[in-house]
Amino acid sequence: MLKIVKNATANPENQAIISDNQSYTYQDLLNSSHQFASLILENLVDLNETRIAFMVSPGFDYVSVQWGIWRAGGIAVPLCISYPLPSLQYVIEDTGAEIVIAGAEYAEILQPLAAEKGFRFIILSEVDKAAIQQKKLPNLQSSRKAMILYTSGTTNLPKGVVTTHANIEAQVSTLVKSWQWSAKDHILCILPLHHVHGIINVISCALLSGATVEFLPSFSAQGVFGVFQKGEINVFMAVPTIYFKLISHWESLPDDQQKQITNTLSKFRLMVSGSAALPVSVMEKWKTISTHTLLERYGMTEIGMGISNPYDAERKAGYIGRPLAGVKTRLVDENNVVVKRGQAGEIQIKGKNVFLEYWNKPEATQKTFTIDGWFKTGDVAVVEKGYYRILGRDSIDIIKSGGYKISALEIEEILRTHVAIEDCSVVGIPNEEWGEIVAAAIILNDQNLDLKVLNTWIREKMPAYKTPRQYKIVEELPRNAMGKVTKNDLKKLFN
Ligand code: MLC
Ligand code: AMP
Repeated sequence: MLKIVKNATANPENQAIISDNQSYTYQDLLNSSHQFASLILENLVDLNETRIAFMVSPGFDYVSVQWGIWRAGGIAVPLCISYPLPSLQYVIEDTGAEIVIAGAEYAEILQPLAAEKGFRFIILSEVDKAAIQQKKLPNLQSSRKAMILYTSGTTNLPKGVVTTHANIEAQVSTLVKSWQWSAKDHILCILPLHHVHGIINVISCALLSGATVEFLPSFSAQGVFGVFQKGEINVFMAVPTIYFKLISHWESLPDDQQKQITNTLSKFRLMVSGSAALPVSVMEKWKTISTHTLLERYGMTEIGMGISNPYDAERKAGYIGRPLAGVKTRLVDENNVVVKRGQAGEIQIKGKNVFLEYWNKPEATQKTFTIDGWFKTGDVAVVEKGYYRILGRDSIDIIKSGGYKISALEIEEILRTHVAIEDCSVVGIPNEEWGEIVAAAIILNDQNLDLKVLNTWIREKMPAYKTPRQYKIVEELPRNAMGKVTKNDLKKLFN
């Protein structure tokens, strides 16, 4: 039996989830996920790694569906709930999903695709639960594939990262131990649930520990502080942009409300930041507001978390910390030779936490591992007094904005399909709130282009978080002798 399910059976009466003002126990979760597993199994005894895509809002139903897919032997493919149709279609087609599950609010966007593709389409609100016959569930080896999450990289289209149950268990167990999770914990989840930060660090760690996860359907600083003020949450995890937004909101409040919030936050057990570099200024301001030194950690879709500041020793501002238990790390130079102490190099990772493969992309998988099996992260770091410090990425084409990884090449490809655009180049430019924002330089052909219209056009094609926030119309793009766009020069055009 999967460890997370087994642990749930040990804590049946504990409160597992609070969503939509309702409270659910672990027994509720076991019952509901068993029922859902029975529904998708139909006449089969095991889904045998069938891909099942699901577009469900964060909350009890999301977890029931995720566990149901796992318990039936399927591979869970969570869809981003803010994706426009082309991005949804890409994931569904790329994974070859045979079943697609939709929360009622997403039925309309997926319906045309269901009609065209003919996959089994299940709308949660239309399921007749009473008619489902509870089935015996398969016994799963932990080497089985469990999940595919999409991540952008240095290729123009996102790749599906396949993790096994053993990978997920390793990723979750090391965090539960290192950050001292217990059944007494109560965490607020405001992160999207198509990425590891929300799925692994927040919900899976909590549920493996017998703790409670409370969901807010979407992020707002006021909403987050509102839930905090109830006095039950004691663990919080977010990307730096969210801390930035919470700080701005707190600063806008009157004195007495600020004090109340500080008083509430000071009682938390743990507050974590990650997915992007935490600016020292944000860490310091948050400390004055909350009394907490944020625990910064480093991770990636392919590895879960790899490096973390310690729970009960010094947390250093500007550093991502030390390798987590069970995770092997090394720094190498461009020839893949381990660097001398104190020198910078690419972070490479080995361990049970490391993913299995990119879905249907054997070449990309092979390229991302060294011949001796180390995963190449593409992040460059240095170790100082035992603590890792990130210096940057080895590809300028990877942008991190609001904690999301974005490929400059993917946006360029889409922009180039616009009739009025002759050529373009996309870069990330530093921004205090978002980490980086996406900026596009475009060369127009002889047509007039209204940037507002362009913006609406691109938002129909890709998620809002990937779309350019600044445009510059240029006569030509800076290029080197080989004709390649020099993006560092391009960055200087934006401020
Ligand atoms: C949105 N906006 C942006 C933007 N995204 N502006 C600049 N850059 C961006 N990236 C603008 C919108 O256009 C809108 O403005 C306004 O911000 C509010 O938009 P929204 O979509 O409602 O944003 P909000 O809900 O506030 O979202 C911000 C956020 C979200 C920080 C909560 O981006 C988020 O949840 N990020 C977390 C992503 C994450 O989980 N990453 C982990 C990946 S895993 P207007 O003017 O149009 O109203 C990983 C591994 C690891 O990285 O280590 O964890
Ligand atoms: P993703 O592919 O979305 O999982 O993003 C992983 C990337 O996020 C890593 O390769 C890093 O570049 C970045 N990242 C995660 N945590 C941190 C951190 N604490 N500091 C700097 N970058 C980070």
